[in-house]
Amino acid sequence: MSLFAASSRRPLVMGVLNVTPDSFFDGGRWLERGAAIERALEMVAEGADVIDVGGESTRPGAQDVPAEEQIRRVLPVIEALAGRVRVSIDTRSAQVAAAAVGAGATLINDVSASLWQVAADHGVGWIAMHMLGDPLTMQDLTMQDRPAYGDVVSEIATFLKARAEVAAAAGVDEVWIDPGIGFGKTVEHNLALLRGLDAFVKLGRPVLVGTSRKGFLGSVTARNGVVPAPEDRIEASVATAVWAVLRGARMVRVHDVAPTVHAIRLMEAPLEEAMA
Ligand code: HH2
Repeated sequence: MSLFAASSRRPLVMGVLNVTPDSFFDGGRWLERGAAIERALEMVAEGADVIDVGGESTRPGAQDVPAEEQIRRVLPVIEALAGRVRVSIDTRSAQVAAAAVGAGATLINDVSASLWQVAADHGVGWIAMHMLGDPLTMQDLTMQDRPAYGDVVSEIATFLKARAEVAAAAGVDEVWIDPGIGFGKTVEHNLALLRGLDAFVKLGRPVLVGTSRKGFLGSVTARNGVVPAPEDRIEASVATAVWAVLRGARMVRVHDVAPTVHAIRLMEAPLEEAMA
């Protein structure tokens, strides 16, 4: 019996490739086409199943990037990768999503959970992620604008269930759902979502989770008031990715493909034996 009880299939690993100057962790590293392609192929060699190409940072406080500029950044990279690995396009723009699909992307990673019609029109997959507000304001933790939910798990599950149903009715065959860790959530909200992943898995759609290097991991692992920088959050990233797949996530979105793949494989072997 597979350890990954919700599915007989191995969990997938999505490697992050931000072709941006300002992403919170890898911003500026892959702006040049050659470097981006090389990094993507490195992640494929490390075991990535999907490469998630983005031309706009959605970190807290980020400004919108015009569609033309996103397209200029991502298209040459997608064209070079398509056919060699599955490519997803990380965007909130219908124009960018359509251009990326034209260049060979087969999955739209949509942090706005609003682009299902583009996916339906082009016959590609769609990831619906939950975000409260928009990147510019979502993590405004002043008292009046603090992200607030009644029951964070059930509210977000209800939202994603409805979006997934609308997308399926519009003709999207492959619909993923993602609770949107860090997108308009406090540390406590993020932890509650990780604890409550089961509620998302139960909806019957494949679940994607992205914790990689995010701020809440810094808060949770802070010592003596010192919050580790994104560069120092690798163990926490791998640990939470493993947690997510054990709780039934079918894909994890990560910056560090090799250690994540290793951790998932290592954990699978002894536990499968114990369950045999
Ligand atoms: N997180 C980020 C971006 N896209 N997509 C999904 N589906 N789920 C996520 O959790 C998610 C996402 C933020 O991470 P990153 O791309 O590394 O940073 P930035 O937004 O600064 O480019």
